[in-house]
Amino acid sequence: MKQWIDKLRQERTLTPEEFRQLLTGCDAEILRYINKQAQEVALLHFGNKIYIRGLIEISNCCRNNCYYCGIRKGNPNIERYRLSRESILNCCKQGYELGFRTFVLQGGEDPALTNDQIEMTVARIRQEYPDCAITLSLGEKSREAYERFFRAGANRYLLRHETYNELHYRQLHPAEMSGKRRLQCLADLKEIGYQTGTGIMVGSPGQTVEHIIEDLLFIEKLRPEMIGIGPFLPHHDTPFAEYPSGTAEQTILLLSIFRLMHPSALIPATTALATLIPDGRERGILAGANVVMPNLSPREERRKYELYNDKASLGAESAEGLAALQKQLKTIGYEISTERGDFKYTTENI
Ligand code: MET
Repeated sequence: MKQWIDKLRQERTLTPEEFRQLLTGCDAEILRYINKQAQEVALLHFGNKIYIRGLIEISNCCRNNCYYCGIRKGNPNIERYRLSRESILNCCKQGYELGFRTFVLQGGEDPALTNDQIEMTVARIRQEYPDCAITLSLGEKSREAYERFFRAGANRYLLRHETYNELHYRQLHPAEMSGKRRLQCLADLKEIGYQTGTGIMVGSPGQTVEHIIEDLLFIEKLRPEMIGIGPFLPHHDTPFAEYPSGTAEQTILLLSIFRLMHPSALIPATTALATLIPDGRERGILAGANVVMPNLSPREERRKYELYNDKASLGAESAEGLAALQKQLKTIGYEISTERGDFKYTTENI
């Protein structure tokens, strides 16, 4: 098994069969080995610095009904909210003072939030914070909308494809949603010039090793600048309420595989991993992650943006908990970087 890991580090890819062996035959010792290799690669690229992104959850209203998601349209048991532009700008102000130089605006696909409004909000942030990166994570939009947001000053876009396999996509989403459309959005974002992020849930209902191999090969082809990998976690008010969570082991195995395949990619230690196990953030970093995304949303709204059960948003997962985060990182030999942390294009990775 170790020979596949050494080959992966050297050549940055494996055959589907070798991936299958790695994904099915990884015991605790092999996991430690690949985590170590991936951590080394991350250290070579980023040193012991961890980039921080302030996550602003701008709306929990959504027209979609994804079976796994707590803010799906079909959940009548949550209080819906939408932040005003002033409130979003206020989050940015607080974030800026704390040292954040990237703001991530994430939300459901809120029909009441028009493209004009989003464009205007981006333009205002761009005007007030010329030295900051603006990341959007607002789901599927038209190419034209993506272009407008980009021209208004957005730099990055996060849109996890969740699963590449069409049949599996249908198991996670209602019939009116389309995996193809999501992939088209990713192609559009890349072409427009966004630093583009994609990724998957690990251990989602119906996911097989074959599906994961398809995801690895798709991401290899797309060459996204950012890769988000978190465990599936159930939410009590969804059709998937009774399904088991993905495991931390499989999540950090995949995190390490992605780091070895994409040495310069920006890869977060996700909030979902930190929610699943108490030392999730540290384990993610020690497996090759180099980004964390503390919550910068207004305190009153955080509990309403519950994508899955017990989603962490306080302590080291929060913007106001940066000191706690810094302390945690120090215990594993890392520290926060207050740089923007853009993807660095080279002849190797373009
Ligand atoms: N709705 C967006 C998406 O599907 C943002 C993340 S889900 C809360 O990508």
